[in-house]
Amino acid sequence: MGIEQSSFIKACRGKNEGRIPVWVMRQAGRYLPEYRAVREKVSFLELCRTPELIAEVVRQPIDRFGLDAGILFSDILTILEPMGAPVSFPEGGPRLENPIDSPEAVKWLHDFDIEKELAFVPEGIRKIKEILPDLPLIGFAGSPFTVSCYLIEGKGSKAFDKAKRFIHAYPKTAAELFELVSSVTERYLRMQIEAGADAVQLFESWGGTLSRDDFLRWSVQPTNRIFTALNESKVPRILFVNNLAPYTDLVSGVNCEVVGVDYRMDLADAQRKLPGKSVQGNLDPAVLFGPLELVAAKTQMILESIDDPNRLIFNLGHGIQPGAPVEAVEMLVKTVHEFR
Ligand code: 1CP
Repeated sequence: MGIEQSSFIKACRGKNEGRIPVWVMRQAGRYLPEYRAVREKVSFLELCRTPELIAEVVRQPIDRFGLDAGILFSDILTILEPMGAPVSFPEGGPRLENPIDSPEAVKWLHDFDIEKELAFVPEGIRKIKEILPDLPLIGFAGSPFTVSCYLIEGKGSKAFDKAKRFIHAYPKTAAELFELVSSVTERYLRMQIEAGADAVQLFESWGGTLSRDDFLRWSVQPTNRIFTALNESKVPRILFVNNLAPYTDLVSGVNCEVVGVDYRMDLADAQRKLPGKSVQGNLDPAVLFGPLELVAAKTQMILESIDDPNRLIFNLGHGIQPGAPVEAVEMLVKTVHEFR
């Protein structure tokens, strides 16, 4: 069976009449004992730079759960080091050596030769394709706003206030910064598609913290530009937006096939408000910590609520958390696969 005939790609195109596909955001990672075993031996960055290990950790959740798509193992911040902003990944999450704290600091960032500096990414994709030739593979990147949040804040944050202040204090410099990040991201995703990615997802993890007019300017416009530049590639484009609900109408105009919906919004409502698009989501990742019957019941409730299951990809409403029980993921996948 070719990739085009897979339930995942058909669902991306709104034409899936078979079993509902399911994958889990951040499905390779710390909640899996086999991932932790690999990380005992190598650092996160070494893992990201070793094609054989990339393929191994991409395969782990597929083998264990029978998921319908794989996602490249990398990070949304991998593009920063060659851009001039070194990042490390200690226990508590990403840390930038020199956060962008002034308009002058943006001048230190620069464009770079993606094919050369990030060659381990297409090599990783080709390795994944060697061992999992029939599995749809999702490539990904962060949205320009989300990547800029880490560039400016220097680490994770609840509200990314520094990044929000920066775009208002220095709109012209911020525009230049977004131009650079967007241009890199567009070419980075194209490289992933050329290496074999069957779909691409942009993670708009933090744009949902913006006001409506700023969301249009700093999230919708740059993501739309990146996706539009990928028109010719023909692969499905997925935009995940954390805190989508207030902005569904704005996102419905983005040039993409699928919208990833966070757990706060009613998924059926999102589907109704996104005509012509497929939806992906949206079980609250915290539910996985409840009893297995609750996981099954909440999953079933979402499945039954959907008007058009032909344009549904089941997922969590944000990334799976470290400590999530693997039995809960098994229950989630079983419930989705038995639905029809
Ligand atoms: O092993 C470790 O200790 C490192 C933990 C880790 C992992 C496994 C990080 C650091 N990144 C990753 C991989 C990763 N990151 C993947 C591929 C794995 C998969 O999905 O199978 C993906 C898609 C990401 C995406 C990512 N990284 C996002 C967007 C998704 C989201 O959750 O909204 C973000 C915001 C990041 C930044 C980042 N990198 C790492 C961490 C712990 C974080 C989040 C920090 C924060 O909460 O602010």
